[in-house]
Amino acid sequence: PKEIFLKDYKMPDYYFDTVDLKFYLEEEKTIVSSKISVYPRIEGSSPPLVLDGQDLRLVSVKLNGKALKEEDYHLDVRHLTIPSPPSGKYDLEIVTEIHPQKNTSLEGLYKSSGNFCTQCEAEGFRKITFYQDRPDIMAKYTVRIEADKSLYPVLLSNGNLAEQGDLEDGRHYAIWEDPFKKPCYLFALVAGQLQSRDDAFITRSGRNVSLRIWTPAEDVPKTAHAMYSLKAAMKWDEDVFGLEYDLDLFNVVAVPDFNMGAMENKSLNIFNSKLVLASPETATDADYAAILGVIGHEYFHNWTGNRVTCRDWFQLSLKEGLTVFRDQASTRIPEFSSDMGSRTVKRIADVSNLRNYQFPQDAGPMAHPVRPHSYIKGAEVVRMYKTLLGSQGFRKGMDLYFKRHDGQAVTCEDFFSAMRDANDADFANFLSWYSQAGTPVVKINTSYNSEAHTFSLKISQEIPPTPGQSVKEPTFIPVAVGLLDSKGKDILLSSLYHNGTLQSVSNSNQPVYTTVLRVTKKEEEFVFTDIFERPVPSLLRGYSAPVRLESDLTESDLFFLLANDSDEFNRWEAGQILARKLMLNLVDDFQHNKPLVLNPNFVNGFKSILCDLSLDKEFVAKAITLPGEGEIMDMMKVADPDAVHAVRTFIRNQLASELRLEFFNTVVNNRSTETYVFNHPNLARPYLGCLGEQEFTELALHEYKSATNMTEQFAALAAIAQKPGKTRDDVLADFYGKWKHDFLVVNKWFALQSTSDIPGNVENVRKLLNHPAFDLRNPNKVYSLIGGFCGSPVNFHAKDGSGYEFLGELVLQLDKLNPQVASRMVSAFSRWKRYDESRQNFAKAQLEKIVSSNGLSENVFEIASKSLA
Ligand code: DPP
Ligand code: ZN
Repeated sequence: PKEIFLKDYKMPDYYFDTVDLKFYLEEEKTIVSSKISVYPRIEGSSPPLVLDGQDLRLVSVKLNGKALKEEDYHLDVRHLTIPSPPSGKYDLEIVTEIHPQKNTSLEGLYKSSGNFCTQCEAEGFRKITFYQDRPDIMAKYTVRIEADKSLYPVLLSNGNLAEQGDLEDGRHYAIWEDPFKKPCYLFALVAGQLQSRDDAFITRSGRNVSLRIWTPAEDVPKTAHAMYSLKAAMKWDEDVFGLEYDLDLFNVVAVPDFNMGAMENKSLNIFNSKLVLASPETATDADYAAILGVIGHEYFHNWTGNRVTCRDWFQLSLKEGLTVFRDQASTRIPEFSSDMGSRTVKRIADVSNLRNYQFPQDAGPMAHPVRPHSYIKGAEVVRMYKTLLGSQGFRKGMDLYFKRHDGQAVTCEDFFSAMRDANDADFANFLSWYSQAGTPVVKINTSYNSEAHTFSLKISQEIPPTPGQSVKEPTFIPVAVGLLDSKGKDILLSSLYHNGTLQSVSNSNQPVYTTVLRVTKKEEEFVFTDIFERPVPSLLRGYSAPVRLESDLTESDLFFLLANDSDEFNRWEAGQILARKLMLNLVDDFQHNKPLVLNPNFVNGFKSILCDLSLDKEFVAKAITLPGEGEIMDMMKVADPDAVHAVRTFIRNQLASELRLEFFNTVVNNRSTETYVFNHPNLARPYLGCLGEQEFTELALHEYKSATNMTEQFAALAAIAQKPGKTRDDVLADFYGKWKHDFLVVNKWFALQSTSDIPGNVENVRKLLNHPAFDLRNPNKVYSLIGGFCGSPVNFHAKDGSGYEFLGELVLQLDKLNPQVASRMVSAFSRWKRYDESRQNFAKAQLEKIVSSNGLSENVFEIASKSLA
């Protein structure tokens, strides 16, 4: 298949006005009848009409009610073409036959646990009927669903229920009408045995919206948190952006088999069950937080994605970057979480996510710009608009964006223009964020002039080459900066020299302690004036741009920031920079067979955070978490998983034993109170597992047995599971016995074992493939067991190649069932060139075996072949 580029975008020759779909759902097959009203974009023109279709059996085609003869159309494996359609407007009626029961790809119409459901983004609609399957085709849909009433009592689609009734032979039907035009990727259908939790939300203009969350009957009690999250999201969008829901009904359906997290289909969101169902006994804090975020995310798409959609899939970040930004912002507000400190904690979590998933990709063969499909970096780009414009300016830009583009399919440039025009802003070379791949490296060198009382920042930027883009232009990087005096207090900023001109730092009467430097060139200098002592700079506050920062801050500067910075994010960051340096130095020692010794300053820094009762507990939990092994490997010339793992384990064990009392007390003092509140911090439990002593095993066992919620129970289980042996085996077996009826909890049990770093774990994972609870057709189980295994540096990257061999086999098996899931798994190989020669050879052999195997899907081929290139 030929790669498609943004520059190849062509406007469609035809538009569709209305679409009438009829579904006849049966056990053997489903018949889909689709009546589309077609009109040419250019009046009077009649080029061939080309429709997309995949895995469809064409039953009939009619044009204005008359059956087309075989010579009047052309059918190939991917298209239905009508070479000479009439000019002007006409109706096209197409009947197809599909087999949802056999559809293991989980794209298009498929069955999950006995119920019918759909997933159409990005190109699943073409597996339902022949259509111009592209987001710039926006039409009004009417959907009639007909099915057996006892097997499928609930029939749902987008929009409003217009009619329903009983038919002969125990069948029934429902007709749904969506008054809003939409692209076909937002179409959805659900039919099955489901029950709903019902609630209502009254919008600020008085619309009474019925809210329904659908699941199998026994799970309805577990939807309370999802409903809370939905109502909170609806309120937030009104308060912050003035955006109201636009229909009288909003449905959410939870299904156990789903390729991704969730999908924002107009008024009928479909969710992976794990992002809807929660109870304190079965879900952890992390699950609660994920549900809050994703329910919000899909709801927010109603405006950013659905009312204003993407012109083509190269614009994906237009809706995803913006919507991720919105869900991040909404879950950072205090109402959602325990206290104020959690604003920073959420930012830390979002930035860690960016570093762990996006930056490695940016540096590998799969590097691509924000456009087309970088969600998390796209969100950072949206965040930079806000940093540059302020909340009010950003809101003005959003208002103009909706005013200009409601009901349209648009591009990232349209968003940029709305932000710029609403504020009359100068965004310099900001647009290059969308087109240049790779993570910019920003270097900052500072100097203090004690005579002139000036403090200078020399800033340079460089974006490393990525496949297909060897030369990069400088981009527009907002660098938020504050300066600390020797007491650790913020210095009042008055003015600075930039490009030889003196600028005032503020333009109002408010005192300014943080200013945003507009860095646009390869090299430039900013000089603060009226600085009366040598300051310690706090750079890139709040992580104001998604870059890698290298600065000349010394170790003592960093310890000073860790203790004093008013910017909490940078306090955490200072600790992380110190930890990264420490870990890299120890890795070097390990590789040279030198004994490992932990710097006592580091232990003391840790201790002071752990014992500082004034700190937010969640913040403490983040601050005592060492950078991940992946992050450290990323900073090495040749990634050495064994050395990094040994060092991280060494530091953890060392900290655990030197601070044993502190950790012990923290665990005991942080047991949750009677009633469960989510976001109760985990703190020190992970460290307990590092201690071999009996006393601590007993404490963990006690925690496990007496836990009243899954967060605590699972944390204790994880601590116990760190050490191979009988206790571990017994407790794992006990946990499975307790929870085998709950597939979401069983997935956690799979993940805990697959990610384990106990030696030779590949064998254990292979055994678990045959466990009765495992099923290769269920994406969540695959992600838990196989995806989890690939996330374990020591076992996946085992020296003998056994981890790679395992993944190679599994990718080929999965590809036959579900190419999307298989392609996600194969991407674990994509950075194989980062490792030593012997590992490279093992990984390469697996990739070569994969690309040369017969009948490989396009999804897997694309990733495997790009990885090899
Ligand atoms: N559009 C979907 C979402 O936003 C893709 N996973 O969740
Ligand atoms: Zn999304």
